[in-house]
Amino acid sequence: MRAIQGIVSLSLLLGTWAGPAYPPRPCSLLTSTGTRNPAYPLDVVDKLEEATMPKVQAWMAKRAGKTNNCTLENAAVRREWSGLSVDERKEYIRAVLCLQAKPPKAPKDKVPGSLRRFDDFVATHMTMARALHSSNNLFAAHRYYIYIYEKALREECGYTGYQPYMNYDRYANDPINSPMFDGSDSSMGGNGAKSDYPGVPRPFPRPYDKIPSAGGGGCVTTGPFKNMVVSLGPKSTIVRGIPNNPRADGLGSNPRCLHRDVNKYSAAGARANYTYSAIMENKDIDSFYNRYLGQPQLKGDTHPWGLHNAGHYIIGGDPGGDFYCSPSDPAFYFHHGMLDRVWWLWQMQDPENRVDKVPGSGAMSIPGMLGHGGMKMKDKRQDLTNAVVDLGWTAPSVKLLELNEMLGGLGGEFCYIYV
Ligand SMILES: *[C@@H]1O[C@H](CO)[C@@H](O)[C@H](O)[C@H]1NC(C)=O
Ligand SMILES: *[C@@H]1O[C@H](CO)[C@@H](O)[C@H](O)[C@H]1NC(C)=O
Ligand SMILES: [Cu+2]
Repeated sequence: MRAIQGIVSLSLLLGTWAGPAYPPRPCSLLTSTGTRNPAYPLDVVDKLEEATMPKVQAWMAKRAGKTNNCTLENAAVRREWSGLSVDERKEYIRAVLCLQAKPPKAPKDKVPGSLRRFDDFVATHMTMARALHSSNNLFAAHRYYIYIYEKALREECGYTGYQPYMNYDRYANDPINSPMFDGSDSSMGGNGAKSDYPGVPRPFPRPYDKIPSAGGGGCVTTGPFKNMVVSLGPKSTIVRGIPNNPRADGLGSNPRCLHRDVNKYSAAGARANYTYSAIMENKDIDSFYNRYLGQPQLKGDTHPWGLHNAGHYIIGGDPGGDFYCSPSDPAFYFHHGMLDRVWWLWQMQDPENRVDKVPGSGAMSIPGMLGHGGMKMKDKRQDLTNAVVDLGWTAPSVKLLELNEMLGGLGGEFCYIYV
């Protein structure tokens, strides 16, 4: 074990970056598939991740073969976008475009606006929004949600890699010119055109009570998603010039371009120091959950939105900044991937005591914010033994408590690691 750890850390530190080809089924941290792009120095959370690996290994060793066969050696590797070679990025993009071209499976009578398979996932997020975002579910249900999306990319569109994530900190200074959003054909699309997008004029704690527009908000005109058709919603976004959905529930067909405000102000609230302190300074699940949502505001915090909101509004506007339809921007999955990574890192600081914990304080109170939606969440600490996560027509219902373990959850179906 110690030898393995040595090799892992060394290759990560040296950043022996994969370069070209993607092996058909990358499974081992001991191969080049687990490396980072040396152009980006490790941030404090990357370093924490490396320092946490011995704990992960000890935890895995203890559980080896008991309930499933997931090991660090056969785990899938979800990498940071910049850690994929350009060809690998293009392979991912091709798979998303494929999902955006396949016919939907959601029932036409219930979701007339789901025009493509990709939209089925958006519709699931919209119709299950309440359940997906209750405090009991937010972490685990989104973990499952990303997993089934990744599965669809692989099984329905032949993608051979895994869902990448976006390490906000790498791009926080200049997200518009990052590999995520620079508009090149290996990016997730460019910024939206200049528009009168007003930013997020919500009642954030003063004096930083709004996330200002970063100058975009109009149609994305560069990169692989410039011709993308967004159909569902909007539902909670108020952006002038976006036609209302023909249905009150937002599930009607409302074809329009992908709008986006790639927002560096929002990104500043999701820098590595925020992530690091959220992980390290919150010992119990409810404190961690509240910090993740930016509550209560830290003294003197200039970007007090919490990781979840700050990450979401990096892709503000329609649909990325819409509580219900946010997954209609394909960058959504990168953001929630990062959040999943952060939850895992929090769990792994003390796996014995943290892996099975579920947030239950329900401190979702700021109205109108993403993940808050003006709803009063009232989950109390309760018996969750039989609680179920239902993702409608995108996946079978599963037990909530089976989703907590990233390396081995769902009877071993979950078996992946972030690098
Ligand atoms: C692990 O894999 C072995 C060999 O394929 C199999 O016999 C065993 O049932 C598996 N164990 C679990 C818990 O899935
Ligand atoms: C993170 O760093 C920024 C810039 O130095 C600072 O303004 C902010 O308060 C820090 N946040 C946390 C949570 O430490
Ligand atoms: Cu969300």
